[in-house]
Amino acid sequence: MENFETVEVTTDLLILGGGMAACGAAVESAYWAKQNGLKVTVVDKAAMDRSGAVAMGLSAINQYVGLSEGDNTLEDYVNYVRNDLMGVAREDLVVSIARHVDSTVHLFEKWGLPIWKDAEGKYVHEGRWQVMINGESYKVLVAEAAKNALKEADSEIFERVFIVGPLMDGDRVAGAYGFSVRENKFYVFKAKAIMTAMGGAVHVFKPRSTGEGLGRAWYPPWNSGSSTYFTLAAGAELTCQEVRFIPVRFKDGYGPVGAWFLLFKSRAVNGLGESYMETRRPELDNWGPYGHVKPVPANLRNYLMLLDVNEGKGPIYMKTEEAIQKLAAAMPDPMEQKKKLKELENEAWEDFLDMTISQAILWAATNTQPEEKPSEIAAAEPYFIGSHSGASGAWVSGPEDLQTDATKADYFWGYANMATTKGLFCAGDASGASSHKFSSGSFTEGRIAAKGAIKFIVENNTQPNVADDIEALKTKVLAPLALFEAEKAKTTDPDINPAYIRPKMYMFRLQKIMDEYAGGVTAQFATSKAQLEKGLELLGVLKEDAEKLGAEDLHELMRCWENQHRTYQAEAHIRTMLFREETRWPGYYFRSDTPTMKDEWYCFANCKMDPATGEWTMLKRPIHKLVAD
Ligand code: SFD
Ligand code: AMP
Repeated sequence: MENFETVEVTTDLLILGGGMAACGAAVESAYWAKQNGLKVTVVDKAAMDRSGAVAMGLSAINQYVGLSEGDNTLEDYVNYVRNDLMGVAREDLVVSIARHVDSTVHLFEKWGLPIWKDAEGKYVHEGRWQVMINGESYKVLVAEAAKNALKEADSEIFERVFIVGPLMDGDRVAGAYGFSVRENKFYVFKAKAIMTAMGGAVHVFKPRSTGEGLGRAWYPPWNSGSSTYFTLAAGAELTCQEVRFIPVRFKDGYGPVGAWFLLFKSRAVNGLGESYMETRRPELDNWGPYGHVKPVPANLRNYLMLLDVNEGKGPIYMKTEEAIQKLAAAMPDPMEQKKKLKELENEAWEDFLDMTISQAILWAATNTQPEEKPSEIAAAEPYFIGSHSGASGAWVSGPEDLQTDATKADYFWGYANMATTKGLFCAGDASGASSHKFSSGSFTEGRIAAKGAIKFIVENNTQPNVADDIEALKTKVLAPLALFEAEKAKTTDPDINPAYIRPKMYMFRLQKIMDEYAGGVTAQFATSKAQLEKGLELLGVLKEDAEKLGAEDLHELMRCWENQHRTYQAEAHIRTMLFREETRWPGYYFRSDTPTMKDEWYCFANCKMDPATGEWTMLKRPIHKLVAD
């Protein structure tokens, strides 16, 4: 303790995270902060150049509406998102992002991101909403723009500082505390408004990759539920915590499927060569209007596949060789066909090399030539990512101009993207019910939230008092280091000790509970009231043991707090699945005791936790449509 310096930083706007949403917030807030003489501070647990989900790069920008090209309307996008989420979407938030996202993509291009173009100079689309990029350095480029913008304003960036939780002044957020993962420093940030953009969560559920593959997941292992914990601990309401995301991915390397399904028009078949999207089509009749929309919602696509898997009809194969040969064969002469084949092979490898390098390594390691043999695909373990085809995140205010008389009381409380806690703003994976924003939409939402936050600061321009006991927080945060040091001599094996639990062991316990009781891979994504209640009981015991987490060094200290954050994400998830007494997203999870979709659950399921008592409240919130079907 005495070796740890306390560093205090006072600022106006505090941006937590350095990913896509945070970079958008940095670019936007730098502009407004400069005009208003305000200071902006960014804190990232990692190095912004390669932090967050886009660390390895991406091969497509998944949200581009094409408004100025006249390709689509905002109404089209709302319909797409609403249908994909089985009716559950905050349409004001979806429009708020969609109307600005194209300008973000144009900025990325201006900053140097190579977007594929056709012979006429138009963007090459992967599907209706996605554009192809050479995106290995996507994040480096976006971070550079954010840093350049911040240089123009009064700003500071702290990298490798892990944020643990919020500081409060009554019902207003007043700052954040955390620690350096490289130096013996405990940080106290005091701010007038906070933008939370610390991503979603992975490794809450047991991953398919175990043993030598542990750590490999689709979602980046360093996003560990910090946004969820931070917003809950600040007393804010969360939404859609049951709407996990289960991506279908190339098996074991988690390579993306979008380019195969949309760009290469590939089919997926079971071990008998049957296409589940055809043979299982009648099942779609059971899921209301959403069974008959185009495209079939992501969770229903998963579900049709899982029905085959559960009947022992796997493995499931992506017919890469068939798709490539078919596209090449469509060329007019043999020379063109040969050229096309080479081009497609290159694109197939680049798709992985741009964003999931390990899948390309796995292809190489298993002698897989995509033009010659198919590859297995599988449903991954569940993740929490409000920006993709899941929806979990904070319940935030929409923009005023998009409200109607019907929506205003439910969806608007003063500042765009402010959570229900005063001064706390959320974007990207941290904000919920506005799915399908992806990298471009998350950056855009960061811009919107930051502009809202600056407006809040200008209109509430006082430095809140920090009511928390800083010394007590410091002791709590560093306790795992002290415990390990005091008790380590009790056993010869540092992993096994009666006095402490190491973070990895703790994580395994959390993952086992979630996997078996909350509908993970082992449970074939099925659960029930009885299972969830048992899971909650075991989670309660695990939470007691969290006080006994031990850390050998700063890195492990970070692991301890990551797992604390994951635990709250897990609890929010179980409680919300328990609350929603229906099955609305089969293919994401199936409640075997309430196996159908019900009209009375056409609503948002929200939750909040009293930070003082730890007591949870569950709430239903209405869905208002802004756009006709
Ligand atoms: O196709 C703390 N995504 C894709 N989006 C696209 O547009 N195109 C694609 O091709 C995409 N593909 C994809 C995608 C995601 C992943 C994981 C893969 C592939 C493998 C989605 C986007 O990546 C996603 O929508 C955005 O990145 C979301 O932005 P944001 O800002 O909400 O999250 P982030 O970028 O992960 O950043 C999080 C930041 O928080 C930091 N952090 N900092 C301080 N203290 C703590 N306690 C913290 N905890 C976390 C992180 O370091 C990071 O800076 S496709 O396959 O879907
Ligand atoms: P993915 O690689 O699965 O993340 O997909 C990239 C984008 O394509 C996302 O916008 C997905 O929602 C979309 N997508 C993926 N597969 C399909 C499919 N079979 N039909 C329609 N859209 C898809």
